[in-house]
Amino acid sequence: MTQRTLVLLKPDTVRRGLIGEIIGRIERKAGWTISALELRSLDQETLEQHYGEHKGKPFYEPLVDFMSSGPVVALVVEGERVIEGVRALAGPTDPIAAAPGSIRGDFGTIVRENLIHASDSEESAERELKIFFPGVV
Ligand code: IDP
Repeated sequence: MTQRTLVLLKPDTVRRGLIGEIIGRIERKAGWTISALELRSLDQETLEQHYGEHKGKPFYEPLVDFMSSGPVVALVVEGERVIEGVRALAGPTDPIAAAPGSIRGDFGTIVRENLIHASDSEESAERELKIFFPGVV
């Protein structure tokens, strides 16, 4: 089942020089390809669209501040079961609970600064790809 997913390497990844490390893990999965990639700064409107489901939660405002604190790398990744697959590479939201070997488990300690976003379903992927790469999908 070939799919497309949206991946964001969050500002902590860019600041810490981990872009190559994380993209390398994605590239090494057999048959997956990166079909779009961009370093960009996210404005409030884009973040509100992207994280709208979390509006009103206590972590929402600090999350938006963090996500606009520096550039992110946005990627479209295509391939076999890539939605589930990138989520598995990332590990669960809380990096301390994430297993070593996963991106969050290897590099993170803070829930908000958990290095990577990856779409969690086909519906989310479709919605998020339209926000970040309207010309591509
Ligand atoms: P996900 O990124 O693992 O799919 P979501 O629940 O969609 O997790 O949350 C979006 C992002 O919001 C998380 O990746 C994390 O950066 C942040 N976040 C989620 N829950 C908390 C929390 O309880 N405290 C602080 N930040 C949080």
